[in-house]
Amino acid sequence: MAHEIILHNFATSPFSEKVRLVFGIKGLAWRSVEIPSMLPKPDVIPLTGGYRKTPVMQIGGDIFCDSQIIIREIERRFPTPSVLPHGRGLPYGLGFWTDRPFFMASVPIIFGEIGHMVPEAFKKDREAMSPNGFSTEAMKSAAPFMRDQWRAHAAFVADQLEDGRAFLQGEKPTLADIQCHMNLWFMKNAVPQITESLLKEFPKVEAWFGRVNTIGHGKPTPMDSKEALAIAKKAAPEAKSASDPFEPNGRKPGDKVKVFADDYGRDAIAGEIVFTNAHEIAILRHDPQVGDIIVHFPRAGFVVTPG
Ligand SMILES: N[C@@H](CCC(=O)N[C@@H](CS)C(=O)NCC(=O)O)C(=O)O
Repeated sequence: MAHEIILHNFATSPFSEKVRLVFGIKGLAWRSVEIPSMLPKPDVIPLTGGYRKTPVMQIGGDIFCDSQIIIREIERRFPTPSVLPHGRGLPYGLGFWTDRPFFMASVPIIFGEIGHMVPEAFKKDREAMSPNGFSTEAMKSAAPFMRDQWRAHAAFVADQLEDGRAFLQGEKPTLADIQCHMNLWFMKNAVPQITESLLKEFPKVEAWFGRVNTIGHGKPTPMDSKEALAIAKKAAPEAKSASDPFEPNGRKPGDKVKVFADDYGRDAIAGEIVFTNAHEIAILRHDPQVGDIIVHFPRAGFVVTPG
């Protein structure tokens, strides 16, 4: 029997919301493990080898870190209906805009506003994972300028909808909608009044946002984190070794490497290469708790060093 899809996520996580909407478009059944939004994450780290961000997807003994590679793997395993009906490349590239500059405009607007209500432990956690720190005071000062930026990002979406189309690439939702929806969803949940005022000039964005929300999340059922660990322990990872003649640094299966994100949450994960290609690197690691595990990362946005 094929292994179930397990998403390690938490309800308010915007990057998890992307993946949940992909499940929605595809009508997939999946298991939802609720994970903490800050360290410690004792039932996540044995799976990832140190990657601490959210979400993480597990299929048996294969672990997928970062929404980019998670969505790519879901599309590979469950191609119909596709979230990329108009070409398979650029909607992923769009994620680099939504996940980085658009997201980095949203964060100070949100935490500049609600920073005083956020627990100290959360601030310390984010401080430790962010190269530029996490000062709610600094974010408060930056917020006015970030609102200007945020408005411009929202206007990119508004302009695309100007001709009256229902979704960004036409009459059906695609990954482009899911990418662009994320920051609006994040802002609307955290600071609804500010978001409403920023979107007032873009009624078509409001209407589109409502349509994307109706996609839903497919069919989730909860799973306990210990059950997910037991599944990983029992399962043999499925990824197969393959060489990559175009690997720019000549890395090959069996090489020991470290992989880490190049933005924030840069903890390095060590393992042996199973395969690489332009989009993905899969590394094998042995964990005392769950045995052999293959951890998959995107290439774009990640650094691979000899390890
Ligand atoms: N590039 C990552 C970013 C993920 C991310 O930043 N997630 C936030 C929560 S939505 C996070 O990890 N926060 C810290 C945590 O959950 O421990 C992705 O696309 O999955």
